[in-house]
Amino acid sequence: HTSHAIAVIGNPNTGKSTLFNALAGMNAQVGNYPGVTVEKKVGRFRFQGREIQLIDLPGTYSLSPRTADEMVSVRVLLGTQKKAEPIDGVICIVDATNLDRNLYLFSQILDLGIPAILVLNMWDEVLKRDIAIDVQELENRLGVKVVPTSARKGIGLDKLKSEIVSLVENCSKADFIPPKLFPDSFREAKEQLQEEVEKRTGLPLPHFLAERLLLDVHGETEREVLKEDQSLNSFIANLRTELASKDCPIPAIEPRVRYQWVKQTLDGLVTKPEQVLKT
Ligand code: GDP
Ligand code: K
Repeated sequence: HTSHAIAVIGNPNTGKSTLFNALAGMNAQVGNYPGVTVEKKVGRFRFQGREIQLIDLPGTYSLSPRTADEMVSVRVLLGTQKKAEPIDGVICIVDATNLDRNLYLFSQILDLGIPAILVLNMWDEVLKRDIAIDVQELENRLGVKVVPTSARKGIGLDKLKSEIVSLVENCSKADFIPPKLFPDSFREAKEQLQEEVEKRTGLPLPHFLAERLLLDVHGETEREVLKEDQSLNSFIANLRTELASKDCPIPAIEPRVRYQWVKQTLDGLVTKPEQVLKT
């Protein structure tokens, strides 16, 4: 198709709105998703002969999804949201001066298994504060493109547009396999749940939703999977009990493995000047 859609997500205060406006703000349309008071903002830009639609998602710390905002975000990203165009990929905006906090959300984005770009915004602050970030090595470790930007100063925007065009032209979901974050016991339980749901409903249960269900941090969409099915509910409860006995407490395991992953991913990649002074 001629037009491609890219979702834009990020923690609050990462400069997501500023970036959205810098990329596509002139033609933005604002509306609502049906049935909820979640703002729907869509903008577009043309670059290298391609038309890209940007779908701005509400700022969020995680995709748990307990709030209406997070539920809409998860649905847009999974392609199940009403009145939302199917997306071809997602860009995740982070505050580059706060990577250790901001990468939590990105680890969940990776679990969605959709084409993604990580945007290191506030790059002007990184330079100003003499923070050193090994962007190339971060790309290697994440397996995604990492683009430094300053939305406020207009730095890196053409590079980002160009990477978005490459993403829609060259990437498919098959290129974005979720990292192995959870212990084997959890992954096995998750696969059992996916098989069980598919057996009962005839529909595949996406990896991310299966995780949400097993962790018991899910919204209406996933509750629909459960409906009134008591035996499926007890099937899941049994899986959780088994996991808890294997040192995999629900839902505490999620922040545990994600923060561990963030720590490993950033290990040795970020040097702040005060750390240099200390040594
Ligand atoms: P959002 O909550 O993620 O949408 O963030 P906003 O776009 O509202 O920006 C939050 C604040 O960060 C505002 O004061 C912006 O002017 C500022 N900001 C946005 N982008 C940048 C940037 O690249 N560098 C710097 N230094 N500030 C920025
Ligand atoms: K509405």
